[in-house]
Amino acid sequence: MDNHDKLALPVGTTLDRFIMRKQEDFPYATGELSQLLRDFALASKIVNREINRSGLIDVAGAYGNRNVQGEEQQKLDVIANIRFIRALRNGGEVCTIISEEDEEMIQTGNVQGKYVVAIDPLDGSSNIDVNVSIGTIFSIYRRVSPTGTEGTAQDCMQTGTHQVAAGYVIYGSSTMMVYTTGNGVNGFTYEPSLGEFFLSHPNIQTPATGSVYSVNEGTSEYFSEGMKKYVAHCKEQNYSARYIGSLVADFHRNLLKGGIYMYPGTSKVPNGKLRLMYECNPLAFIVEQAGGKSSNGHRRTLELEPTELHQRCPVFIGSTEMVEKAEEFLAAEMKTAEAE
Ligand code: P6P
Repeated sequence: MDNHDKLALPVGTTLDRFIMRKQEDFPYATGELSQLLRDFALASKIVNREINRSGLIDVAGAYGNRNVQGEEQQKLDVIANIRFIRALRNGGEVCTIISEEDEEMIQTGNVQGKYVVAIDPLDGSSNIDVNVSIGTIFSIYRRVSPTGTEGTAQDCMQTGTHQVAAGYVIYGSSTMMVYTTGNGVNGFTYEPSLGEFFLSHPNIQTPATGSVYSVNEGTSEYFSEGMKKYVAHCKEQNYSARYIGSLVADFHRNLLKGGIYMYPGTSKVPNGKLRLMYECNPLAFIVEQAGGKSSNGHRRTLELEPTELHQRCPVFIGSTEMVEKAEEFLAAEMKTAEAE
């Protein structure tokens, strides 16, 4: 590289260009999924700006203002919900959305839309006030009902293996979008001065093992015996305990460095806290595409049968060898229980 080139290093591949190039890999692609991914990127740029201002404006409770749409602005997780729903509605590709912020399915009015979306608009939002990283998590499915009609619950409750794409945005020391369409996982870092996401983490592969375990040990008295034994095993291995209390932040660190995140079922919350459709399934798709594993402790997350829009499920997700070791301890407990 001569001195001239050094003066102006290439800025890298933008998310838009990457999406278009990947679309070329699918000769029959008609561009709707590409447009949908761009809609997510647009909304995340807007949400990123509002999160970054959160130290300057009151985000607890209602602002008491009304925005140009006449919507009463409330705390950021509701604002993020509004932003993503509006972007998906205006983009035209999505007929129906399920969101952590809405009990019922959201019909966008795009009855010709081929896709449905499951989204957690702003996970970990309780961390905003203390400046801890938070995130958006999303899943994209092709609708199974005929176009020209509103989306149905059947469209929204497909097993995770039917996802056509999944991703997350982490609003942290830098803002990144990480997603898969089933051909590997790629990460894009946001450059606010240019308003663009640039490819920064091509073809992410998660380490087969690691030395970090993430679980809220404050609830360990309610853990099953198998879970208690696995956590004891982690300590015997001198693993580091890292639990931020923000799923996307814990997941992202473990994805890049190796590790396991666990939100197990306990005697207090038998199905755990996290939601299958818009937290566990999208992250499970991503981690499998990166060479990792995700289960409920016994069964592959992506094969769990949805029965409710907002159903919860236990999750063990991250480096394959660590998830499999946790499953061994849980299986041993089940064998003991069956023998008794
Ligand atoms: P706990 C945030 O509310 C969240 O959904 C995840 O982001 C996070 O990992 C988890 O809950 C923390 O839950 O029960 O350990 O406080």
